[in-house]
Amino acid sequence: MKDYRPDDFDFNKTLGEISAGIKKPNILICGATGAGKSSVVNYVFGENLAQIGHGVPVTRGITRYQQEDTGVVLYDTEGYEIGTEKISQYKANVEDWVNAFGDVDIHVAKKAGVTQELNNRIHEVWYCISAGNKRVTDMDIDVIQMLKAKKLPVAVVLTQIDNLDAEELEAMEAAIREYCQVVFFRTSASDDPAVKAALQDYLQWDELIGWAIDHLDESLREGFISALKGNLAAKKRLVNQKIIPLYTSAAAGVALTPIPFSDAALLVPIQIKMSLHIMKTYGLDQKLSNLSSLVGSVVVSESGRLLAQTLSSSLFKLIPGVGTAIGTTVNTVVASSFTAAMGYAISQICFNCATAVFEEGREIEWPDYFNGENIAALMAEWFKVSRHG
Ligand SMILES: Nc1nc2c(ncn2[C@@H]2O[C@H](COP(=O)(O)OP(=O)(O)O)[C@@H](O)[C@H]2O)c(=O)[nH]1
Ligand SMILES: [Mg+2]
Repeated sequence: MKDYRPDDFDFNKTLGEISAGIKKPNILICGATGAGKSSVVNYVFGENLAQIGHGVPVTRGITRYQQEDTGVVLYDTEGYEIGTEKISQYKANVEDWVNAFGDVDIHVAKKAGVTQELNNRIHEVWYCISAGNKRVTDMDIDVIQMLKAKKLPVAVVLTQIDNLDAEELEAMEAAIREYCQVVFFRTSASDDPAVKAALQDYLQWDELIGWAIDHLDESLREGFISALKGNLAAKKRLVNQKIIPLYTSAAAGVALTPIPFSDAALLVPIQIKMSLHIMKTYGLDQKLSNLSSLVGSVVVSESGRLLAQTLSSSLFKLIPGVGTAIGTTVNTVVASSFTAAMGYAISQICFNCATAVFEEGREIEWPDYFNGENIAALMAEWFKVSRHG
């Protein structure tokens, strides 16, 4: 077997290719000044995306937040102060801006076979109304109706619910139902553990994110999910159901070529790219300063070693379909199964790392997670499960 050297692989170029392949939804964030727009954005996407100084003013009162390696583009409206004359400007501003973006109805466009235009529009609106204000203003109602008339998916994010009691909350919800007639989600960006515990039956962050994903075209969901902070279950689903299969197909394609399959050099670059893609989806690419050397040393060496071992050992017999296939079919079955198993292993390891780092706030030693032993054990587990289940 020919050795594969990590030096042959351009990690930065590959990460750039992965980012370039991800389509980004445009999300419009509306609401009065102080409604909690920035806090919602930080809570859902992390503090990094919309840091002061990262935004570009695109028109009066609207700032775009966009980063090369983040899968969403946010348009944050400056809002208005309740009771000031800026209120009348706000609706006109937002309306002009949305019009300029183009109002291609997603369903009409799809029927007409138009796909490229889908990128060039606002995809959904998160309209923030502060529960702390204890009222829904005429302006909120007006702007929401205007956006709905443009067939944009609009959700009200009812913010700062820690600022009122259950009865007041009930009254706010009734007002939104009656006057706005859009779906709404209760939130609080407070990170006080006592507040969080007290509100746990009320908070609907997960529901908001579920709504946001459901209302995006399939082609835009990866960008959105990869941009989320936390939400590891959604990330895992995306990785296992959408991302890994891209690479197993690529691996099967490579194995069809009449080059001896035992040349792992053909398969390894696909697996490294897949691993980087998985790490990126879990948000680990920003955490790993020495990402390339880690992937280089572990995935490259393990992939080569395990593939050799697989081809000559008991693991090989576990690959579904191998016993019945012949010739190049063996190659494609082995190549795609092996890649799927590797993807599963990396996904599980990333999930565990992300849980430790993002949800438990722990400092971890990466090699405790990304090591040959873990990868081999998880791959063997995948082979067994897919053979029997
Ligand atoms: N108690 C409480 N305060 C919040 C919450 N969300 C935001 N705030 C505070 O409300 C103020 C306005 O929030 P900000 O996100 O800047 O609003 P924006 O002007 O709409 O972007 C800030 O002082 C926040 O700290 C929340 O959920 N609970
Ligand atoms: Mg703000």
